[in-house]
Amino acid sequence: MKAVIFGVTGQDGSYLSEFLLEKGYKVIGVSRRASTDNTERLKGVLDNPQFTFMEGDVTDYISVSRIINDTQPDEVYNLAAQSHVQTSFNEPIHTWRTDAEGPLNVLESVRRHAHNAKFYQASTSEMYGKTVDPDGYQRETTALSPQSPYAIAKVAAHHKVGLYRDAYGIFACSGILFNHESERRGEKFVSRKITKWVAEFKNHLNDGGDDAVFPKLRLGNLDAARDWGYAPDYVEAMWMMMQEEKPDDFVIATGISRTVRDFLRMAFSYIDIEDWEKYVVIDPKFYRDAEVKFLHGDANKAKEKLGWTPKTPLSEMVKRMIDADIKTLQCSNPIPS
Ligand code: NAP
Ligand code: G4F
Repeated sequence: MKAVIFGVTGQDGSYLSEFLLEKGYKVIGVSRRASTDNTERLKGVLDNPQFTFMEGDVTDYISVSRIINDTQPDEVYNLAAQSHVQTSFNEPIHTWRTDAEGPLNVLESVRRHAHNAKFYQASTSEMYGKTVDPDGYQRETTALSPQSPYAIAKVAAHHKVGLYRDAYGIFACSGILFNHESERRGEKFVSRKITKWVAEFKNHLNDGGDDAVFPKLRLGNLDAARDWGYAPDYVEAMWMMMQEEKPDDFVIATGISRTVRDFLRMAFSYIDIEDWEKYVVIDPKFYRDAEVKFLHGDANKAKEKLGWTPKTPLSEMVKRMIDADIKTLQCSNPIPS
């Protein structure tokens, strides 16, 4: 089996590459040109002879269609996106081009050059915006009410997936994934911002530093609630959807919603600090023009049809993220001999 992954250098792209190689796939990872090396997350796969890199940009139909035509894949995963919600308010047009037109370029390339290939689109819980079903969950049937340029672009792509499935007979599916984090999470997302700060603070204290002089952790809305899962568990769900006989859309979530405040409490508690409030400053800069206040996913359809359930509890994930950040700090600051 041969898979093409757009967005291979990202958090999910790196885990999905490892997962598919482990399953015996040939993986073609597509990445746009960068002025510096951005393959840090791909350390585990770069030397694998079954892994190939190709240069391409999802906003460029010519490069996307060339890749699909030349490689004739069995499965195509579109994970490429401008994925930061706050950034999308500053860069709405770039976000639209990447997150709405990008998937269209990939879908159209599949339709024209590899009609039998299966297509996966990275849809998102952000599409629900303010909508919550009366029982307090969001699921496949919940109405979409996007609240950001990012979510609006993702909703457009989500509908295109349905159209290519129904009108053109493409095996096209959307995974509506709720937030998922990991040791490889980008540093500007709130989970990693917290775990990295906590690791640096712990390091400072271990070196005998004074807690009063350490720069405070500056955050926005601590009351926002998210359904946080672990990225390696979630890439398995992507693959499971692609093994179905018929294409369909699935919510992937843990079913547990926690606030940013809860996440902070958990992270500080791991380094034995309970009075964490004194180290955190609320900075209006990190408040959003429009905020999605509450996300809480019902992944029962995925459980029943795919047999997928999340494996890693939030507390375990937080621990792994802090441990990894501490280890990275120790490697970058070796004790002089
Ligand atoms: P990520 O770490 O930000 O990775 C995004 C990837 O897209 C990177 O490899 C990036 O490449 C690539 N990319 C951006 N613009 C591109 C372009 N024009 N052409 C080709 N590649 C481009 O995101 P992630 O967390 O892995 O998420 C993967 C996907 O799932 C995204 O579509 C995201 O919107 C969606 N999603 C994520 C979550 C979550 O909680 N993580 C939840 C729901 C949905 P560079 O290295 O060049 O920047
Ligand atoms: O970590 P976040 O930036 O993730 P957000 O906005 O929920 O988006 C992530 O999950 C989506 C799935 O629901 C993906 F589609 C998307 O690509 C991305 O992966 O923010 C989480 C919450 C927000 O409510 C935000 O307002 O944390 C709040 N927050 C509070 N202080 C902060 C901060 N977020 C960030 N990034 N930085 C802060 O300082």
